[in-house]
Amino acid sequence: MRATAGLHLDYLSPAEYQSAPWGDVLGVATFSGPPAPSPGAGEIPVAQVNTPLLLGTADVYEVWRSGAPAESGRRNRVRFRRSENLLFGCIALAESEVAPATPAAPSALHAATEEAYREICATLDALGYPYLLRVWNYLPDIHRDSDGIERYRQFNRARQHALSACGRAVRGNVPAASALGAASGSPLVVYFLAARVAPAFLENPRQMSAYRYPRRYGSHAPVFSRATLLRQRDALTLFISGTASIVGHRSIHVGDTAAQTRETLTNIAALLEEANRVERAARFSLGSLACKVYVRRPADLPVIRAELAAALAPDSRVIYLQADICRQDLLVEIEATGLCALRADA
Ligand code: 3EB
Repeated sequence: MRATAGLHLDYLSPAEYQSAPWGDVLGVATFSGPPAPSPGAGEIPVAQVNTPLLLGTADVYEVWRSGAPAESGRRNRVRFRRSENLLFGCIALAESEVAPATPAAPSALHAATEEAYREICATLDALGYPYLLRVWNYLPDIHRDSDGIERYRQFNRARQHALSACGRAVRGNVPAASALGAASGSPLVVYFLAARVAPAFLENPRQMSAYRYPRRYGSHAPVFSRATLLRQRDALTLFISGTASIVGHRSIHVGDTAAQTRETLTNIAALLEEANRVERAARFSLGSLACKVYVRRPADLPVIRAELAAALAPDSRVIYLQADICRQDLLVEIEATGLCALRADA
């Protein structure tokens, strides 16, 4: 058993997951279909994300554990599980299930996104976990246009509307996030972690805050912080948003997968430095992260893997998924989670 009571992330094979204790599991994400039946299965919220694992990489579950007793529930379409301090939740909405387009919600994706975010906020308000730490968003056909507007831009508009309507910030104190393309035909899937206490909200000195991006990237800016930092009694957790080869607000190294990967790692290193500056007790380093790598073109996997091998510790936890990244010129995106004990534990 673990000695600390803090939040933990594990990437487990299905067999490891089946034999692991589940009482303190808050939630799970899978990437290639529903999870195999396992003890406690009915209790655990599972976000079924449709971003396939890359060929040659073994099936994996992303497992979030609280280290504390947990309780499950459901509110409308949000499934959740919570400990005293933390809540994991997920919602999946097919665009065909939501009300048809209206002037206020001009596409089915807009309607689905607004509904998902309104349900998430209502759940957090009702249960008293007001602070979103981290949100993962997966939408099918992220680059397709409908009504002349790219779907990622429709998503951004709807996310911003819904958060405003729920009385939440749309810049500054906003959660860390990822937003990726899922396979065609998938529902919109959103999963999240929230807390009773506020995290620190971090920006990257090398990048413009995403919520201040100029309008050339869309009429409504993406609402996310570059990272959030949660302080619990005996550990710090750093949630690093999806990070790509963007400096300022521009995509750089267009067409060069290796250089994009190195720039992304430089951006992540800058965020780690920022976290260590803001929280003096923190000692985050590249070697201690769990990374989720989104690869646009499966054939780029060896190049990306080689860059990560050169930069990360040999035992780093890394998983590779195929996904479209929200700008067409980006070939790779990396999100990461860091854990740092605050004092030596027995
Ligand atoms: C970027 O830096 C790349 O829309 O929630 C990264 C993380 C990106 C989150 C989001 C988008 C989002 O702008 C894209």
